[in-house]
Amino acid sequence: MDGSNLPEVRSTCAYCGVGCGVLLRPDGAGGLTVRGDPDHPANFGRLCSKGTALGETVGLDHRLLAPRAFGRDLGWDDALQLVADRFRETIAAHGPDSVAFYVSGQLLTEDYYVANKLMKGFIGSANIDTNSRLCMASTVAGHKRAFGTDTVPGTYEDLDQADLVVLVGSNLAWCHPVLYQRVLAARQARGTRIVVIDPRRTASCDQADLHLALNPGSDVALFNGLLTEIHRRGAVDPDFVKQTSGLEAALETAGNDQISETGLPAEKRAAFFDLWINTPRVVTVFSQGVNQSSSGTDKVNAILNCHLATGRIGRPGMGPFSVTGQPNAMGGREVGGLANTLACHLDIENADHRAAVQAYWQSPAIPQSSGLKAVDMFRAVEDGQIKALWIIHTNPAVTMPEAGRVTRAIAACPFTVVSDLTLHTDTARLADVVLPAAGWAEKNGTVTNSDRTISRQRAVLQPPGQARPDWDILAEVGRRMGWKTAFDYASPAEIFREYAAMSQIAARFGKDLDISGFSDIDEAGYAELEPTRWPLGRKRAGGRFFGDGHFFHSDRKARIVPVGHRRPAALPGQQYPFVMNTGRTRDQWHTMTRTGLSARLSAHLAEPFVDIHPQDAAREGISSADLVEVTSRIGRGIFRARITQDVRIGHVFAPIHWTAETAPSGRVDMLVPGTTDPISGQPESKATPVSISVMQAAWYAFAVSRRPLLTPSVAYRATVRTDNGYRTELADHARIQDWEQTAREWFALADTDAVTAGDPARGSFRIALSQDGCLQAALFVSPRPLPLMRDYLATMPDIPPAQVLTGRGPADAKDTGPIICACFGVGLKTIVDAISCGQAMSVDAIGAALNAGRNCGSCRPELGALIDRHAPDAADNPSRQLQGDVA
Ligand SMILES: Nc1nc2c(c(=O)[nH]1)N[C@H]1C(S)=C(S)[C@@H](COP(=O)(O)OP(=O)(O)OC[C@H]3O[C@@H](n4cnc5c(=O)[nH]c(N)nc54)[C@H](O)[C@@H]3O)O[C@H]1N2
Ligand SMILES: Nc1nc2c(c(=O)[nH]1)N[C@H]1C(S)=C(S)[C@@H](COP(=O)(O)OP(=O)(O)OC[C@H]3O[C@@H](n4cnc5c(=O)[nH]c(N)nc54)[C@H](O)[C@@H]3O)O[C@H]1N2
Ligand code: SF4
Ligand SMILES: [Mo]
Repeated sequence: MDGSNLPEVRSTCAYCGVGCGVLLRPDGAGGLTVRGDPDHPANFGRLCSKGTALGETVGLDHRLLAPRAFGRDLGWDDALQLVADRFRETIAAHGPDSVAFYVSGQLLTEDYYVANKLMKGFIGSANIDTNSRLCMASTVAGHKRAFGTDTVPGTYEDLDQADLVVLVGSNLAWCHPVLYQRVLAARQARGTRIVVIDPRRTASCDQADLHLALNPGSDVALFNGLLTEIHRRGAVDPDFVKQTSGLEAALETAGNDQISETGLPAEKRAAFFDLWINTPRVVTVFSQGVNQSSSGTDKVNAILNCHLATGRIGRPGMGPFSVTGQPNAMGGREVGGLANTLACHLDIENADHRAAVQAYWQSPAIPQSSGLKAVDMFRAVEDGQIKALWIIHTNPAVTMPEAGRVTRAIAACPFTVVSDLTLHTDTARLADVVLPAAGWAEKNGTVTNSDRTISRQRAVLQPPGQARPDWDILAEVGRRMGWKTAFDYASPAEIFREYAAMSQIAARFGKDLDISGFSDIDEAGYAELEPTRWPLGRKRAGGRFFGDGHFFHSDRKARIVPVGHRRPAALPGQQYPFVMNTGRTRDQWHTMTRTGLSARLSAHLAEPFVDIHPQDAAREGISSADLVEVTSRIGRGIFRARITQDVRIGHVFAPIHWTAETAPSGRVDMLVPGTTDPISGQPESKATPVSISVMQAAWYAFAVSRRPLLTPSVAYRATVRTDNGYRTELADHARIQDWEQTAREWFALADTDAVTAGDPARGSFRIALSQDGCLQAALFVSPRPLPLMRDYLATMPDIPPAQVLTGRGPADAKDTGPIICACFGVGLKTIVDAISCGQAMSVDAIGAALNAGRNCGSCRPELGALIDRHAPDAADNPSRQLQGDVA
């Protein structure tokens, strides 16, 4: 079939909470082309590097095609019966709280609704929690404290209409790239100023007017300083504060804070206060630098307080704005996917709410109090309280804090089920039963993005093998557990309709979450559903909240919550002198199970790294490209050192993306303890005290191969995809005697032709293995980190075996360096060459010369930074290392 004749289908991107609309065209051979939907209100046609590469992640090689139980394939009938029976037996023997679901902000609303209904209404436990606990829980708690409801007041248009955008603990340029592009467009159009509040210099700082590199965890002190200043300068809005309570107490608490805790120079603080107070149209965007903290909820309220005191909320171009991480973080909150909420923003602790929900579901049970939050849930698995666990659409063995402990707990749990696309995840490997889920392009449903817009995700490909949508698997287990009618869904539209109608109850209780306008939606209406921002009820539709001074506490007023600064739970000291911050890189999504399938996304930053300041590096004897051991109180890891002034003295930063599949010693959550915010239960993922030392390796190696290496058990290994296979970095403490034999084993190439070079006695060895003249694999070993043209070598098998041993291309071959522009595959070195010779002195000029930055724009901040560093007249700063230029 010729795919070009197939119509484009409107859907939503699989990744972040921006919720960009995409147009998908199946190619008829299992693949897809993807472009931005010009009519979607989130992106108006734009996509970032990850969205653009979606088509490269729908291949089938890694997919799980049939249910597996205890290491064998099983039919669905047996697998579902096994899951239903084991859960039913466990509940019968030990009660409903002996089982748990751990789910995900990446589930569709319909999947989430069914999971929540099954656990809370039918099993009768509140032990369902989600990775949103690691992500948005502090915002949920902060919103509820201030507004009486978990509602984002503003809309994306506010970012277009603001005169000042403050990014607090948000690397918007990399994590919400299309929103960042909207902010930059506003900057061009109306001169919008940008302030970044982040201990670390990020890509989001490149266009910023001001960067406040505050001490980790000191955001409350900073925003309390702002609140005090707002009051001192008479900027409180007297009419609006009548709709609030608590200002006096909050001012008093704020007055007790020491602004010096922020570590910011007075002029910088003053510049920020001036800008904020003098700019009515201010949007304060916040994300994980705020949420993932032992004072996360207080940080959220400290920000909301300033907006409430000035009445800058829910009006065009102004308001606090929590940007959500996962594509359906919002939908999950709406259907009550957290252990401490009921569906439709109703409260588990409220007897009337419980009764109404139970009546609506006609369910046998409803929990009387909150269930276990993520960290406590896995501890309850560890101590045997939870005996059957179902993990859906998330990879907690990698992404939970105290990941080593979580891994052991899952492995020891008497019965664990995992629903995933693939068996190749650290969590799926631990499960008794793995169920094959249909993936993003294969299933129908809805997601809600950061500004409350509900969009359709539409199936355009057949699920491979026996894979089934998550809602379908959950409903079938519900039926087999004995609740035939309650889970008798034939389509996601039916589930959506039930959920929409349920929101009438919420509206009756005076809740703002009302999508009852969809209560009668039929299959055709659902099929055609246009992106729609909630609320969509009888009383109101779309738009902003709270500008009218109407809040959702019983007195209809907002709370200005008194909050005081607290330092992070653990502080650096003699044994662990550095603070380790963790976060995301531009082109990878979480545990890389999907983005890692794309060679061009994997070429941006191809190894687990740790950023360290030049002075710290000098003191610890660390050179650029060294491997370093990073140790915390609970674990250790090995990372490639990048020496950079982007982090402050005493701070290091490492990405979250690496797993036992890709880089076993590069998993940051092995080091992060399970300390949580006392209100939200969200872990402190961004402030772990650590020590650092150079890894004394006996050898370092680099490999390119067509097939994955048979994992040698070595101290350090990091593998990513290339266009033709894999590239792997390795290092270990133990010497290896017979390198040729070892190489043949690792590559599983026993009888192939070998060309070798080097002096194994001195620890240096190179080997190329080929079959019929065609290169299959090559290995380069050295006693020191290896300088090689890695990106050129990754173009194997186009390289002649003899050439490959030189580790570099022929004189005319160009090593383009790590990919900076993922859309057009333009490498670092190509760009730096164009800048250094004066050919391209602006981001647009680089675009004109090389095309880089001309499609999705995700790399434009890095292009700007490269110009700053490499323009012929730029001050030479040898300590600023090239991105990823590791050896
Ligand atoms: N490329 C990419 N994009 C993504 C994702 C991805 O995996 N890859 N994941 C999505 C998800 S689920 C989420 S939740 C979002 C996260 O989006 P972001 O929150 O923007 O991303 P992070 O890198 O986790 O952290 C943001 C910043 O917080 C800073 N920070 C650390 N401690 C503090 C502090 O005490 N105060 C302040 N003010 N800042 C601090 C860090 O230095 C970091 O730059 O991204 C979403 N988008
Ligand atoms: N130290 C530290 N830790 C962190 C963070 C941090 O900043 N620092 N961030 C935290 C945050 S904000 C988040 S959101 C989490 C994210 O962490 P996770 O949710 O654990 O990471 P993902 O890789 O997104 O896991 C999603 C899994 O679902 C599978 N999958 C994909 N599509 C489907 C589907 O349609 N159905 C099913 N059933 N499975 C599917 C994927 O293959 C993958 O295994 O990490 C958290 N952990
Ligand atoms: S910004 Fe990028 S990752 Fe996020 S929804 Fe849009 S295209 Fe997808
Ligand atoms: Mo997240």
